[in-house]
Amino acid sequence: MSENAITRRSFLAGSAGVAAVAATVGFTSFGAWQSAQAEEEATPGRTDTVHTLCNACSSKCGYTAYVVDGKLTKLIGDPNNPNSEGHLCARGYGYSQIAYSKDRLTDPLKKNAQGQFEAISWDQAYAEIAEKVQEIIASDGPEALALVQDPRPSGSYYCNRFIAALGSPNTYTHGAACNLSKVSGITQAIGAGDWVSDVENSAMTMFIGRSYCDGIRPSQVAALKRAHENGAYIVMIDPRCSNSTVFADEWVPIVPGTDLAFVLAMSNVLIKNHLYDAEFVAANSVGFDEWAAATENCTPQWAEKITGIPADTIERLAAAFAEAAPAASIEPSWRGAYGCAYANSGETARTVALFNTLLGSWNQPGGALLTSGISAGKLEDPRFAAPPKIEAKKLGSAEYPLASGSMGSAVYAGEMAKTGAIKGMFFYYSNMAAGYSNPEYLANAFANLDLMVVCDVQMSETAALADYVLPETSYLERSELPEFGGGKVPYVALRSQVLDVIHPNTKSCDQIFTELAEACGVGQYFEFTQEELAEAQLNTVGLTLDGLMKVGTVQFPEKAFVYGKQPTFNTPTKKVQFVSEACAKAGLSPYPVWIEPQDPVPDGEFRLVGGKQAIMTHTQTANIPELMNIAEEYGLMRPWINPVDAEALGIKDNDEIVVENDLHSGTSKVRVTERIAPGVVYLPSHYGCTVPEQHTAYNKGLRIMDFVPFHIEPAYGSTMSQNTTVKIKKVGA
Ligand SMILES: Nc1nc2c(c(=O)[nH]1)N[C@H]1C(S)=C(S)[C@@H](COP(=O)(O)OP(=O)(O)OC[C@H]3O[C@@H](n4cnc5c(=O)[nH]c(N)nc54)[C@H](O)[C@@H]3O)O[C@H]1N2
Ligand SMILES: Nc1nc2c(c(=O)[nH]1)N[C@H]1C(S)=C(S)[C@@H](COP(=O)(O)OP(=O)(O)OC[C@H]3O[C@@H](n4cnc5c(=O)[nH]c(N)nc54)[C@H](O)[C@@H]3O)O[C@H]1N2
Ligand code: SF4
Ligand SMILES: [Mo]
Repeated sequence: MSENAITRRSFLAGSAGVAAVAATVGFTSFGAWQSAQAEEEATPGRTDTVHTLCNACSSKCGYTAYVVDGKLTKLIGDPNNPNSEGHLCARGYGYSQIAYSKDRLTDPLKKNAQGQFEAISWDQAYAEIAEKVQEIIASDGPEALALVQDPRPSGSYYCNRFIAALGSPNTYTHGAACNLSKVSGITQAIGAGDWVSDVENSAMTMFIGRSYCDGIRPSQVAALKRAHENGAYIVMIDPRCSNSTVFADEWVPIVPGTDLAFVLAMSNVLIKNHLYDAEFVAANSVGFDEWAAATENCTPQWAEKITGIPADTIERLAAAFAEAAPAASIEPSWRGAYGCAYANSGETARTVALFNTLLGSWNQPGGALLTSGISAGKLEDPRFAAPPKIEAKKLGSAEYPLASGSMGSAVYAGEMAKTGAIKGMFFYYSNMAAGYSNPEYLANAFANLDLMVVCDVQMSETAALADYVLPETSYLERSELPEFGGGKVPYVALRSQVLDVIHPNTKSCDQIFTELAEACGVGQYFEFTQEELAEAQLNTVGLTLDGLMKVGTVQFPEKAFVYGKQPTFNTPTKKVQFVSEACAKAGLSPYPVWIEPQDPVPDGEFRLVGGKQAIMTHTQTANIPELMNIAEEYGLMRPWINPVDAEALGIKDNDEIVVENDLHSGTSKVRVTERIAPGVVYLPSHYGCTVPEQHTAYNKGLRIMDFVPFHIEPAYGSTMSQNTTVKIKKVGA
């Protein structure tokens, strides 16, 4: 075992000691503590508890892990964590089993000349990767290197620092396949990439392609339930009747991709009838008159033809909003309708932010809250100083100028791998080859790379394409840097190591990238341990690592959001921008106007939409047997079609059908249900794994991205994940 591993073991010993104290922290009385002790003594073996963060999705809920004799036995959501509020979702429990998965990667792998993976030592992996990195830098400069990662606390820091230390600006998140257009479009309007809709205190909240009860974060599900109980009027705009509809007053089906027309028409109603907050708009915005003139023709009658929503429904919903305002808003959404889906996604997001401006609901109770977060202060210790500033701009920033700078367009990076502008790519916590655009196209693009390195815990589609695969410990076997979070009450939370390292030759992200940096000759930027950095970061906000480990999450009520405070808009004009110079420069209209989401749908074809299921996350959970069993038992992998379409095609519920287009063809049992609008096929987005090494997930269900062409949203740089159509027929028909 390496010296580092011993350090980590001794760190764990420390954390177990702390954990024993942690068990007492949650109890309110000495009596409760005593009875818990008695219970614990009655349990054979030793129970430790550790506060940590779930890693089954980006919500990173806080929980207490119970470990008996070194084995994880119980997970309880931490009540003081704002994402879990004491509850975990099914994925949180199920995904904890990743630690014990039979399909874990256990050793560094190198692809040999025959295309087979061979286990190699870490030293060999580092030395060979470093040699290739140096070759690429010597021949093409550091800008020919790129990294894609899902932003996790340690991952964001270590991976980005590693690439920056090598001199490349090319770091990308998964945003292009998630919420890049949403964040970037909203930013054009209000100067921030998001807001928090105060759902539970609202008189009316509308969700456009966002389902709290499918794309789960436990605290949001609870807030929606409270909103419903409080009598808020909740409206779901969705081609699919999602599970959130149980807490809604109205489900309004819409033609996929046409939400922009719908919001333009609701804006038209407010403006035409002087139902908007004219005082707020006059004092806080620029360009309103130009936009108002441009939306004159965007009448409900016009929008009905595009969206399929009756004109009087649009009139009624707009009027209801005006009545409920300012305790009303359109929820910012996340991915579903305009995170990255269509040619008009960024502009839809921009328009939604402008609509909330018409309601005058910024920072109002029940409205749209511009909350802030907390972040680590400047670190004085020179060891933590940033690598030298890089002059070169991130690849894609000129081509997609509206794409949020911190996210960037990972799909454009894929394109640059194809053209040869990028020669070496690193992937941390990313299954780009299965989820960010057309998998076949991306596989071809990555085949062009001189170096492809993937760090994962199992053999993913992306890892399968790599030259080197680096096995990470699972999230339960490592500690990470603190997570600094925002919301109504800012917080800091910590992922702490729960289990001893199970596979001795796996390492944690901080170790891997520190050692890789040393091998690449940039070790001087990594002369600290993760614990030292965590301590330094925490000290800047008045916390200590030991202290945070004892409680898992600390909230900062003194920095809590205050209702009614004048919103600040961090746009170039410091106002809400109904017109945006940056949009005009990027080739769009200065104010949002209708843009077709996609090419017209040929006769007999269907629009394809995806969506989350409560028990699965992206591509990362389908290989967990406990979760896959649920999917199989309840037929969750089936695409949904409307009975009208089914009848026309002679298809019955549970028939085997073919879903196909020019790119791909696959078969599946079908679910025929009124819960999907006619003309639309819904495909759950977690299935269709193509890697045999994932013994549970392999070859089960269809993979939505196989049906999506490789293309990029103009100006915003997203993957246009729903810009496609499919045909369906009964097998044998
Ligand atoms: N269970 C689960 N929860 C998750 C995740 C997960 O993978 N699984 N991932 C987390 C992450 S990273 C994200 S980004 C969020 C995503 O959270 P959401 O954005 O809520 O997720 P989706 O299910 O993709 O989309 C929501 C809804 O949009 C609808 N929709 C699709 N196309 C359109 C359209 O054109 N117009 C309209 N109006 N609606 C449309 C779908 O039918 C679906 O019901 O979930 C987070 N939580
Ligand atoms: N087909 C499909 N594509 C999608 C989505 C979808 O639901 N289905 N969702 C979209 C959305 S909303 C988003 S946010 C993105 C998300 O895109 P990604 O962030 O790429 O998420 P995943 O597809 O889950 O892939 C995560 C990879 O990280 C690996 N992993 C898990 N735990 C660890 C760990 O501890 N360490 C390391 N190093 N690796 C780990 C998993 O095994 C998996 O291969 O995908 C988008 N694309
Ligand atoms: S929402 Fe579920 S999967 Fe996501 S972090 Fe929380 S418990 Fe884990
Ligand atoms: Mo996402």
